[in-house]
Amino acid sequence: MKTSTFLTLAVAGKLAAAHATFQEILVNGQSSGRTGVRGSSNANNPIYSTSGNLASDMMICKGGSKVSGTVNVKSGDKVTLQWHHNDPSSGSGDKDEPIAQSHKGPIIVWVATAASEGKGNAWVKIQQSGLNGGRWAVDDFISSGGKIDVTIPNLAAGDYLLRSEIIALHEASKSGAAQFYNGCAQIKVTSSGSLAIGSGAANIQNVYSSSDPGVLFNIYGGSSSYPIPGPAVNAGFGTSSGGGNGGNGGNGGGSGGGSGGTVAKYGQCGGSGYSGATQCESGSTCTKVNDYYSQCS
Ligand SMILES: [Cu+2]
Repeated sequence: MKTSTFLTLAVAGKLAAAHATFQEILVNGQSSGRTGVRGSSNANNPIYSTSGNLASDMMICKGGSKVSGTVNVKSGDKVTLQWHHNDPSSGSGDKDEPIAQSHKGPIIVWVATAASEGKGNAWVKIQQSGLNGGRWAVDDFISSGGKIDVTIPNLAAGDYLLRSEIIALHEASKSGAAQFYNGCAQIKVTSSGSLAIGSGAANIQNVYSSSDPGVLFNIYGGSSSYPIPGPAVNAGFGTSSGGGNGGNGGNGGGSGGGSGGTVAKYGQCGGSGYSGATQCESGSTCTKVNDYYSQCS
């Protein structure tokens, strides 16, 4: 009995040591240190892909609360989101830095207004990478030492949350066993762009389901392609009415463009409280997932 308890703890400890957290923001290669980095409320542990977890507040900035700083960026800037295995970085000799080799899967980057605090139809996916030529996004992430590079879109001026996300699929052939990691950077866009977040943006608390083909997925089956879950890149952007008034522009663009437009494959097309577009792009149909979420698939 004692031995089996000890072994269980040892195995759990080993698994827990193999994860990752978001820790540092760089703009065009210049580090801002931990300024603007929201911490995680469960250290480097994953969010396992049960339906309850995928609808939880952990999906918003890993449960971390607002911090006082923001990092200034302009559209076109290259922002690097630096992750590490341990918090703080455990440095050289750590074979699981920045994440264990086993943790293969996609990497996705989202943006929301800071005012939304990530709640509701707040998130536009701006970048994603899955499986390309046999190489996973996480393989590239490991080679780069835990860096996720993203180019700031032509956003209206204002405060935003930039959320990078890793889905580790090494156990994802079992339902509820994909590991979700995410972390938010608090950024202030100082340039005056034309993109605003419309009401057709995704709700990160219902955008994934534990049975999505990209969440319940066997990486050992020799697949040459992988369906990245969630909406299309840039789905949910509307047009700002002007650089100076990004907030109002967002509302206008969202309800006008949203309900009249079409939804990309894997985007939301219905559900309780949803007011965006309901017409799926050609080749996909709107399918009810649950009372709160229907998806073009
Ligand atoms: Cu892990």
